[in-house]
Formats: sequence, structure tokens, C-alpha cells
Amino acid sequence: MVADQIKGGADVIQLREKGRRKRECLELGMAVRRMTRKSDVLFIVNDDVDLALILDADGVHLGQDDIPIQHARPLLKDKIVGISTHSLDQVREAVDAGADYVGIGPIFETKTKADTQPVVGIDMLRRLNALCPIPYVAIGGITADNLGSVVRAGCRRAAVVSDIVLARDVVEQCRRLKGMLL
Ligand code: TZP
Ligand code: MG
Repeated sequence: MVADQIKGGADVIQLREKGRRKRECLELGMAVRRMTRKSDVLFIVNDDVDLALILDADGVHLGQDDIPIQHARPLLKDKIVGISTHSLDQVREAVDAGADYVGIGPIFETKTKADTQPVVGIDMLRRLNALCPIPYVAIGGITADNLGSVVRAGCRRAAVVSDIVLARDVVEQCRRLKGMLL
């Protein structure tokens, strides 16, 4: 699956394995680290600073309830640190705290994440376009059918789960999505 995502042009692979034992995540992560290194694709670990360090990932992605960046940064040094945000205030806070990028969402309704925040909508992307000084990644319910509206709102970075992992042809789907972001 990850190999197909890379083949289809994914720029970043995030290890996000909710509910799996950490040891299993470590093993999976080692395989993903090998694949991403070989193909020069960025590898980000969700939630776990320790796993990111052990795997020598390129970075970690932290949610609003994870370890605050102020505590994570000294351990991660110049690795990439991304923060999930759901409002302009959270974006400002992440920027001030030294995040390298923010995830912003959910842009649309999604069934992938159980405890999602209210939908922030496409307009949020237009606002960030004008005021966010670091890269922002749209997330939540993004598919090949609505990615055009994300791009038209000025955002060319999107994180996609179900529209890729449930696709019949993962390579083709990644190519299609990637083509819309170029
Ligand atoms: N954070 C906000 S929405 C979401 C996460 C992890 C899930 C995105 O999955 P999908 O299937 O692309 O909507
Ligand atoms: Mg998290």
C-alpha cells in the first residue's frame, strides 16, 4: 500500500496507526522508513515523539492533545514538527510556538476520524492564504472530486486518507490527486 502511494507520487507518508500496539507500529514504521528513504519521500510519525526519534523519521505530527511542541522541540531539534489546527487561534498559536507546518481541518465531513472537530470549511483556506506564514495542509474529507475547490481556495497541500486507501487502484488515485496539486 505505501509502496503504491509512493509510486503514485505522494510527497509525504504519515504513519498513523490508531489502536495498534506500539511495538507493531515500530515494526511497520521501520518498513515505511526504509521505503521512504529509498524514494526520497518525507516520513512523518503521528502523535509519538519517541517513535519518531527511534525511527529517525523526518518529523512528527502533533494534535492539540498530544505533547505540546514546546516540550517536543528540544528532543526533535531540526526535525519537522507539524500541528493539527481547527481554528485561526490555533494556527496563530502553532506558528508562534515554532511549528514547521500546520494541518487545518476538517475541511469537509469525514468518517475516518471518530473525534473530529466541527468542519472548518473551504473559506478557512482562503483566510490562511492571506495570513499564514508557514505551510498549511488541508485535511478531512478531501477527495479527487472536491480537491479542485481546495486548490481554487489557494491551498496546494492536502492530506488524504480514505480516498486513497479505499481506492481500487491506489497508484492511479495518487497520480490523479497529485496532478491536481501541481
Ligand atoms: N484529522 C482531521 S480529519 C482526519 C484527520 C486525521 C481524517 C482524514 O481522513 P479522510 O479519510 O481523508 O477524511
Ligand atoms: Mg494526534
